Order: sequence, then structure tokens, then C-alpha cells
Amino acid sequence: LQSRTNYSTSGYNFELDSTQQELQNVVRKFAREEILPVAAYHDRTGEYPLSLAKKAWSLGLTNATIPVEYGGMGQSTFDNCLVTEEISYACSGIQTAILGAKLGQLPVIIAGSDAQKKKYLGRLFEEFLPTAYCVTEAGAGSDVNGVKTKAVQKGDEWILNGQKQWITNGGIANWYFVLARTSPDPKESAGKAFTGFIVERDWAGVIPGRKENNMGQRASNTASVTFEDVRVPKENVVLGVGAGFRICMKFFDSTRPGVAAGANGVAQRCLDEATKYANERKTFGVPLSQHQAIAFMLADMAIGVETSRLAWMKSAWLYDLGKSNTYAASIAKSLASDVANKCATDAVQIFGGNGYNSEYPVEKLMRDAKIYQIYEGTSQIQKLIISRHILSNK
Ligand code: CS8
Ligand code: FAD
Repeated sequence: LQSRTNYSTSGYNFELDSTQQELQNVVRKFAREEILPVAAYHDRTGEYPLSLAKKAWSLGLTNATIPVEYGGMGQSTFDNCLVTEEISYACSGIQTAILGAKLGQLPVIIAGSDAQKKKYLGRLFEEFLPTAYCVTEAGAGSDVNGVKTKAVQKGDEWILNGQKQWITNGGIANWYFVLARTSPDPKESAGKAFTGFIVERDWAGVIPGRKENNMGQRASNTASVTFEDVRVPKENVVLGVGAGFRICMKFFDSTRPGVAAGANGVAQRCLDEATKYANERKTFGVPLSQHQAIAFMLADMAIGVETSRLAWMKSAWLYDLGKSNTYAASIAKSLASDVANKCATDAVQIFGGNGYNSEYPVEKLMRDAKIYQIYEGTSQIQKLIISRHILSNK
């Protein structure tokens, strides 16, 4: 798979170039022919889609954003979002399972040293190895500044203690990016109080929890991870002591466009399923689509799908240009999550009783959509970021 990394900065252009179209076509084929048919199975069983993950790895998809000099494709955030939307259309749970493999990679790509990149990104090309991003804790989700996991320096090592919760790939990752408080001063600012560490799964004191039984996106692995007196060499500090919180915020700038694209995939699928059903199912002697109340619901879904796609595209484009995209990423993530939920609810409505039953695809879409308003920062947190931006006149 190829990826385009150069962007035009002048004028508007709403067209994908030929390389992007090819990427989209290859991934669409993989998603619709190989992922979509097994989506219901993985939803029902919660089984991790390992053979699909390995196929995605062999296509280069799980390591795509790793820079070329470290063995990856140097895929842009924009192109990665195109991939995300396609896989999510087929199954957003399998998308989180497969593309979530890169969650731990991203802070290392953004802020890791050359040696860290060679060691930890390099091994990901030998076989499929998921990584994880460990920030959230039982007492600190929206408020990252409330993280209590702590690391204390002892000679050339840091001793890490704490527990992370709701970690995607927490139970199966090969290594983790872990945010810990390193300042003993409770008044230290967030921008200086935390440090990011690379922690290997096999080290003594690293204890992954069991897979959580979630409402939706059931193919993906969510688990707690406990760290008990884990000895982390000082070489595994990412960027520098005190830089952790800012790395995490930069991570969100890079991931929220993709989460919005994932939500967009779900919304598009809802629109397509509902349109097909509305043309097939007859009531009062005519197809549902000929009742204006139904046709207008489809129109509202289309408005949401098209506008949230433009929103993720803009936020990814800004990120790839190296411009500040925090505001645009929060708008995209918030809009696309709400659109996916509205589209899923309306798709269930259009399917009537059938929509409420697991023999039809839309009840799964409704369960899968919900998490988009929660992970990667809740919808309320996106609005907090957007409103702060407006009010500070940035
Ligand atoms: O706490 C922040 C926040 O973002 N909360 C939401 C947490 C969240 O999103 N968690 C998601 C966890 S990961 C996950 O869910 C994965 S799901 C799987 C997906 C699968 C896909 C395949 C907040 C509320 C925005 C901010 O909190 P505050 O405590 O108010 O901090 P601030 O005062 O805003 O900032 C403190 C310092 O950080 C710097 N900062 C802030 N934003 C940025 C960005 N880039 C760089 N630096 C940033 N965007 C800020 O400047 C402050 O630094 P100083 O040096 O202190 O001045
Ligand atoms: P809380 O912070 O307790 O919030 C509860 C409610 O209060 C929410 O509705 C929230 O919006 C609202 N609220 C909180 N503060 C405010 C405020 N200031 N103003 C208005 N409303 C507010 N985390 C990781 O670190 N890595 C992962 O890989 C990861 N994957 C996840 C996968 C899944 C399936 C799930 C469920 C979660 C995952 N998370 C992950 C955690 C996720 O990011 C958090 O659940 C999320 O950020 C919300 O935190 P919380 O659950 O503690 O809710």
C-alpha cells in the first residue's frame, strides 16, 4: 500500500488524488469482503480478530504512520483517516481492535528518541504486535491532570506504581506508553508534573487485567493494566521528565481526527443500510422511502455524514500541515460522534421492529456508535476545549 504525504496548501480541493483513491479502494475491498462478513461473529463472541489483524499488518496498515526511516510508510493522518473510515464502515469494533494496535506507537512517533523509535517501532515489523496508550485511571478519565500512577527515580531507573483502566489492547499489548506523575509537588502545573514511559509487557510487576465486557465494539480488547514496582530504565522516558502531559495532548491532536473518521464510517453504514431497507420494505402499499417522513430522515442522515466527513478531513489536513488543529479536531470528534449516534438511532427507527433485533445489522451499529461520545475525550470535554478556544480568542 502506498501513501501520499505531501499536501497542497493553496486553495480548496475536495478531491482525493489517485494514490488516495487507490488506497481507499484496496482498504474498502478488504473491509467489505473480509471484515464485514465476520463482524456479527466477533460482536457476539467478543473474540479478538487476530487473523484479520495479521492480514492488516501484512498490508502495512497497523504500522502505516511510522516514518519511512523507521520502516513504515510515513502515512499522513489524513490517509490514515481514510483507512479508518473504510474499516469502521465494515465494523468499528474490529477497526478499534486492529488500528488500535498503533495507540502506543503514536507518542513514540511524536516525541520518542531515535533509539526508542528503532527499538520499539522496529520490532513491530517482525510480527503483528499491538501496543497500548495508558492514561485513564479509575479516578481520572476526563481530567488527565488527576492521574495518580506515579514514578519515582532511583538511580538509573524509575519505579512505577499504579493502575490504568479502560485501556484499548490493555490485555494483549507487547508494550505500553504510560503516563505517570513524577513531580512530588501537588501544586506543580500539568505541563510539568507528568512523564511518559515506554513499559514492556514482559517486565516484572506489569499485570494486564481481563477483557472488559462492553456494550459495543466488542471485538476490541479493553482491559486494566496494573504496575507494581515496575523498574523502568531511564532510557524509556519519552522526550523528557515533565513532558508527559503535553505529549498526551499532542497525541489527541493526532488521534481525534481518526476517531471522528471512525464515527463517520459508522454513520455512512447506517445511512446505506437504512436507504436499502427503506427501498425494500413496503407499508401502506409503497416502499418506506416514499413516505416523506422516512425520506427526510435519510436526508438528515446524509447532511450529518457529509458535514462530519468534511470536519475530520479539515482537522487531519491541518495536523499534516503542522498547523494547530486542536480546535478543529475537537469539532470533528464531537460532531462525528453525535452524527453517528443520531444516524444509528434513526436507522433502528427506519428498520422498525427488525431494527431492534440482532438478526439485522443496525442494533449493533447503535451499540457501537455510543463509545464515540466517550473515548478519546467525551463530547463534553470536546466542547470544553472548543469553548476555551473561542473564549480565549485564539
Ligand atoms: O485533560 C485534558 C483532556 O484532553 N481530557 C480528555 C482526556 C481524554 O481524551 N482521554 C482519552 C484517553 S485515550 C482513549 O480514550 C483511547 S480510545 C481508543 C480509540 C481507538 C482508535 C483506534 C483537557 C481537559 C483538555 C485539558 O486539561 P487541563 O488540565 O485544563 O490542561 P490545560 O491547562 O489545558 O493544559 C495543561 C498543559 O498542557 C498543554 N497543552 C494543552 N493542550 C495541548 C495541545 N498540544 C500541546 N500542549 C497542550 N493540544 C498546555 O499548554 C499546558 O502546558 P503548560 O506548559 O502548563 O502551559
Ligand atoms: P468521567 O471523566 O468520570 O466523566 C463522566 C461524565 O462526566 C462524562 O459524561 C463526562 O463528559 C462528564 N464530565 C466530566 N468532566 C466534565 C466537565 N469538566 N464538564 C462537563 N462534563 C464533564 N483511555 C486510555 O487512556 N487509553 C485507551 O486506550 C482507552 N480506551 C478506551 C476504550 C473504551 C472502550 C472505553 C470505554 C474507554 C477507553 N479509555 C481509554 C478511557 C476513556 O478515554 C475515558 O473513559 C473517557 O475519557 C472518560 O473518562 P471517565 O470514564 O473517567 O469519565
